[in-house]
Amino acid sequence: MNDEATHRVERDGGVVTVTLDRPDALNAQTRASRAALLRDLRVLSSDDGVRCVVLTGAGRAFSAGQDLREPDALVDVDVMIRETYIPIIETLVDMPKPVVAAINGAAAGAGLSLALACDLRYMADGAVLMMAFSNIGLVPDCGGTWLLVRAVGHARAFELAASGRRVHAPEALSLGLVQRVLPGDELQAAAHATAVELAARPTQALGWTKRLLRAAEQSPLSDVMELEAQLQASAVKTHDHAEGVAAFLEKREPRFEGR
Ligand code: T3D
Repeated sequence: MNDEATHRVERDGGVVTVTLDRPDALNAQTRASRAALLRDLRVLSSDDGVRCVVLTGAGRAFSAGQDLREPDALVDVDVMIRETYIPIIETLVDMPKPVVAAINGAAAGAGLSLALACDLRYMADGAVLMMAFSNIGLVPDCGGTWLLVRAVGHARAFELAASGRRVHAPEALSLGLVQRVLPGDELQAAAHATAVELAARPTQALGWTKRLLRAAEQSPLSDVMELEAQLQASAVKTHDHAEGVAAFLEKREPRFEGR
């Protein structure tokens, strides 16, 4: 799936783990690595057999963001952001199935944006999060502002962006930036176990739930309730709704198929 070998894609039933794999560069992103990642994320998004995705990093970092050693990284930076970073973030946010970030190490700059675009974040106790942009005189990009302000509110988002400081795991947990902190050697198993549980849930309904929650962050109540009604009209027609009701009435566990 990945000619450039800058990430790995591994499948275990309905769970797919995508591992950013430039460990010597702290999984920093290049144009080529982003193009490959985008291509594979789009494949996973449209594959109905994939029911949950885990995003993580190889080695000691999740991702250090833009590779600051990449030649010509700043040439036509707005075009580069539009063509690679933005569609990656949109593909993660819009993916019609859950995405779990397993933050194994530093997530900085655009690397933090990648993690924030996921639905759940599990973090190793030794990892750090960094809105690194201001440290090098840049503004946050790749949805960093939109995602962070929704996670922690304006004042905290501003403080984290303005300081560019390291946020360690206990603080990240207390801020709600991550949902669980685990010992480093337990992180991947915990993220995978959660992914397996999520993959056994009614995937279509979860995808529509993601869409509703994002709409709820930015639309008036009346608009969101109308969208809820429309998506519920689709949900009641699914196999998983029929199965869920049947399982409830028969007092057994449901066997959701994601359709
Ligand atoms: O610029 C554009 O194209 C616009 C788009 C911007 C999007 C962005 O993501 S901007 C933000 C870019 N990222 C950063 O500024 C993060 C810079 N890195 C760090 O702050 C720290 O390295 C980390 C917090 C990620 C990890 O810290 P630590 O103490 O564990 O490691 P270290 O010693 O700082 O780094 C280890 C090596 O990785 C070091 O190289 P060396 O000295 O061993 O040869 C360091 O230079 C290198 N490295 C770290 N981050 C990057 C990097 N090399 C290239 N690009 C990086 N982003």
